Amino acid sequence: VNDPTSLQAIDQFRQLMLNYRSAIQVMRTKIRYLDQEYQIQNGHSLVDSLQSRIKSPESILEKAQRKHFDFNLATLPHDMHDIAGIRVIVRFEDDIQAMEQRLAQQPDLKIIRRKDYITHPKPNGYRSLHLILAVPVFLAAGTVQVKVEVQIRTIAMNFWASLEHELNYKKQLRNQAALKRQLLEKAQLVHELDHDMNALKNQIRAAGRPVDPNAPD
Ligand code: 0O2
Repeated sequence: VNDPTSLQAIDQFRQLMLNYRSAIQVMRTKIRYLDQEYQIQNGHSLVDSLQSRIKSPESILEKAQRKHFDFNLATLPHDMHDIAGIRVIVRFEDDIQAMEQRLAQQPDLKIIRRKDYITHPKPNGYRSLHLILAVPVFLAAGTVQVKVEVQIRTIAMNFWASLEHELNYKKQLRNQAALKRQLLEKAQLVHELDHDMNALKNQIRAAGRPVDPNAPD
């Protein structure tokens, strides 16, 4: 405990986590604001709900082992992109693109990486859009760019992913292969539901628009 190098490391870790927490606050405020702006313009909201988390130290260590890199405080922000994570849950597939567009237009944000698991679902059926953003955090000593992973997905995709995450989390399960197969089947159902609900939403909104008297029958 009295080893000054380890005390220094603890302070360094605390500062790093503070940067991630601040970046999450910046992003939560930004997304809430973008949603309210969208509501004023469109009469309905874009965001159904927002979740955020900082990866726990245990989970950081576990992931470092899983991804086969040495845990090093100095290189951690470079090696791991999802220490700060925000999940934006929307209702319809179209809303995912609308949210991405709005984030891309923010002059202070930079999209460093984009993983489209919607166009290219994972073999287990996982679908979601992942963006790694560089978010500026203003400290007394200057500005740092902090990485935040933003996952954008529909309610249905989130419903599926939350159960699939449980399956992955519990390593030793009986009938694991059969359970994985069933989840993959349900991923297909979720995909069809998302597609149909998106189409239905477009029909409902078109039907609600005032009739143009000059439009041909
Ligand atoms: P947790 O417990 O959610 O924090 P990379 O080295 O960057 O290419 P990485 O970091 O796995 O690989 O990136 P990716 O694919 O963007 O995954 C990051 C996070 O997305 C995961 O974090 C999960 O939250 C989520 N995710 C990715 N794939 C799946 C999946 O198949 N099922 C579910 N349910 N979630 C997934 P963690 O650290 O793995 O987990």
